[in-house]
Amino acid sequence: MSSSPTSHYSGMSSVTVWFIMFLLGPVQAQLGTTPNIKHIVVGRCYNYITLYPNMRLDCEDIWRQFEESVVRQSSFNETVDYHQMFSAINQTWPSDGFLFWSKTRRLVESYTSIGRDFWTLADTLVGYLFTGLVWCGREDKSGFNFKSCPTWAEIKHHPVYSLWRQASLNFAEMARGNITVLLNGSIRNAFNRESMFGSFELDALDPCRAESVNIKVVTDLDGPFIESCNQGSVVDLIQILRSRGFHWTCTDNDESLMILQCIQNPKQSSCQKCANSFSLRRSLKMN
Ligand code: AVW
Repeated sequence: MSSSPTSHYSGMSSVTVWFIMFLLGPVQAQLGTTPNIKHIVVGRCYNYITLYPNMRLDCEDIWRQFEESVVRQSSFNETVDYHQMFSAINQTWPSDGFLFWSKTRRLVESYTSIGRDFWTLADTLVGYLFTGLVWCGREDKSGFNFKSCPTWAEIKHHPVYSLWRQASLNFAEMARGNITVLLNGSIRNAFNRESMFGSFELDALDPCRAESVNIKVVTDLDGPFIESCNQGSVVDLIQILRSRGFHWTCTDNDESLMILQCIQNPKQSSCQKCANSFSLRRSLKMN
């Protein structure tokens, strides 16, 4: 029995509509301000105090400053100015171990979680409070918009982007000692002048405070192998560092980062090849 053109059409359209709803539904739900954002931020703030008991923080006040900044500037015509919230935070800074990254966030998260002595933006209070959260104000300035927020690409002055930009800038201004930069050698423009690292952090680094800037270019284990210390945009980064008087080093495929990737994904073919290598066996024994 053949279906009539009409029923065939309506069958197709309901599948299409279902598919579009499937695609849009979860996306729209995620685009609004993160539910319970206040409890999450204030809870994380108290947790941060347990990690760094020497920091004196008024978590409720930090939340108030944050909320006021977002709600006040909720028209998206201007950058949200978070400076009052930053002033309410007396961040303590380490003297070494600053780690910057671009397009390598997941790797950095596992790298720092295995106890490497690095300090990333996510270790500062602001990074810790807002990681993974989304927010925007309602246009009538009556509070947060929990229904939908624009994406970063849609508007110039996104409140989430503005916070990360300000936080990144502060972080880079405080960087000193040995500074590490982790770049993704499996993509073009591993060093991208449009990225947060390339457009704000790099310019804010001070050659007088930095002992050395140590670039690590890491590729996915099975490639593609697109950029390296002497190929592609990394060369431009080195040129900028040189011209600004930084001491620098550059390493391709740092061994511990390769091993870390193998531990996460031992089935990768390049991990099979080196599975018998001494260092991998040693590191697996340690875990
Ligand atoms: P990207 P970028 N939680 O991979 O060079 C959520 O293109 O642009 O690299 N978002 C975050 C977090 C976090 N914990 N940390 C940074 N972001 C934002 C900050 C970030 O601001 C670090 F210090 C950027 O817009 C890196 O050296 C985006 O996520 C540098 O900026 C990642 O974009 C990475 O920025």
